[in-house]
Amino acid sequence: MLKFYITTAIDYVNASPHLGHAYEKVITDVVARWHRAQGDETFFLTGTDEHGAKIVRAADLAGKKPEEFVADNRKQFQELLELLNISNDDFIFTSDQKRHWPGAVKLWEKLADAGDLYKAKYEGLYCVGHEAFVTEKDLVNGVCADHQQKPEVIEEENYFFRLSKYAARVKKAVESDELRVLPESRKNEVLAFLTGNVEDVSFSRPSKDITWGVPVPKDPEHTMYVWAEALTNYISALGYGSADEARFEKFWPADVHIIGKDILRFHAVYWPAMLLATGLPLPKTIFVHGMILSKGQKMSKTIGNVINPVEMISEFGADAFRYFVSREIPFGEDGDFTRERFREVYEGSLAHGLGNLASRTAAMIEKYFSGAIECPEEAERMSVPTRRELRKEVSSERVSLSGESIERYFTLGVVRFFEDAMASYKLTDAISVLQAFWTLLDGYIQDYEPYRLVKTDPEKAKIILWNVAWHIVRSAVLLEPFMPETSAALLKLFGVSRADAESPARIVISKSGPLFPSKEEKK
Ligand code: ME8
Repeated sequence: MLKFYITTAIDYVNASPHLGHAYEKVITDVVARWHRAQGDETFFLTGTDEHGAKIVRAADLAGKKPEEFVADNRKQFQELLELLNISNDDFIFTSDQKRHWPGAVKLWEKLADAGDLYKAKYEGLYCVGHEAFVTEKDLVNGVCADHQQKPEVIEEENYFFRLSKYAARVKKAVESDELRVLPESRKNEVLAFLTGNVEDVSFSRPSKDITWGVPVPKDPEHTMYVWAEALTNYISALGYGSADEARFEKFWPADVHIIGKDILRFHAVYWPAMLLATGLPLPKTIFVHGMILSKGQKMSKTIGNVINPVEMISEFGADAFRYFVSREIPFGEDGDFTRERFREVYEGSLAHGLGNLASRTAAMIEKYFSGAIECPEEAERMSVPTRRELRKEVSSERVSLSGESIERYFTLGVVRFFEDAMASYKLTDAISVLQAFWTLLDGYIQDYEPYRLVKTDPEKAKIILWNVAWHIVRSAVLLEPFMPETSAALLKLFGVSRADAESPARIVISKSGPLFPSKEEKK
């Protein structure tokens, strides 16, 4: 059995979770569920990043102690995971002194032992929004373009990490795909950075300024820089630095870290350098997703285009949200999220598309065949071919299946394409092929009109309905990573278990409400 270790970034808890956080959890969950379905021993980690200046300030503003503030906010992130049906196996938070700190301390000590930490005076700029040291060239009109904040001028003694010493080795690892950075454009971005002059980085802050964090071992005058310890969550959660490192031994290195493009450098440069310095294996892949925008702009409170994920999920359900972000935000690129488009997709592709296809098919089986049909002979099933092609933009050019039976269409076209897409992190393509297949099934019904045919050739009408219903069931199995609840509801509607989906003996309709109810239907 293969092991598969997958992580999300850990979210800052300075404010409530936003759409970007929800997005990253969903796509990571899709990949994790897919690997579980393939039989891989999967470990899926997520969590929260709870140290740093940004959080201390937010706590101050809220009039709370940091520990109280982070605990309250963490709850909201955990509730979001529940609401989204995220199948994480673990949750780590960095203020956890029992689980996270020993790993952070151990890694720090290893860096120190390797001679890769040294004390020096730091003079420069710090952007609290980024929790990062910035330079003049990162600023526009003297302020950080991302946070519209003036960076702070800092002059202090810090520990520095010899990043410069590892730049060439990290570059080689990225170039050779020993550390795969996907998509290609992000790999190029990392390589461009590593080709320039890579400087050492400050890895601590004076504890007189920042007490909220992990103290530097043997030097409590200093607190670890938030990124220096946050990255360690990927191994501290596995028990690195604890009395029992069995899980770490088993699951490390990560098969994939899923992160957003704004934190690429930390993951594809700092983190591998830290691992190289301590002699630990590098993660195998870093998949970098894009940003969710609203009407082409970054979501921000000032612009007033912020969408609360909890509100959307409560109104439309987790699966509709999961479908929307997988299908509408091209994986690896920025994408737009608006309420209008969401409603359009919900009503179009989901309620009128998949929902309608399933309920019409079930209703015809109920009406014409008392709700139950037996599996026809293979020759019969094959005798009613589809007259349509899968929509071009998603159909694989390798297979031309015009005039094929639905089941050959499904195995040779849909399944193959879907599996290839999932294996290469093309989630948007994978869900799109299912969508195209449902459209094809709709067309199959339109072409053969089983509701008319039932009067003249009921046997043929039954075969057609079997082919459609069975293939809704088969596609529901593939759909599970994307829409777990809908997948289960479809199997239930047609009375087929997951284990039997490839060769059910019969289909028996069970009554149910609409899969994607309208506002009125919900009432
Ligand atoms: O960066 N669209 O935390 P974070 C899509 N604590 N993804 C977005 C997004 C958007 N609009 N905004 C943010 C941190 N993200 C650190 C990570 S990991 C050791 C430490 C993504 O709460 C972002 O790219 O600012 C990141 O992957 C994740 O959400 C958490 O962002």
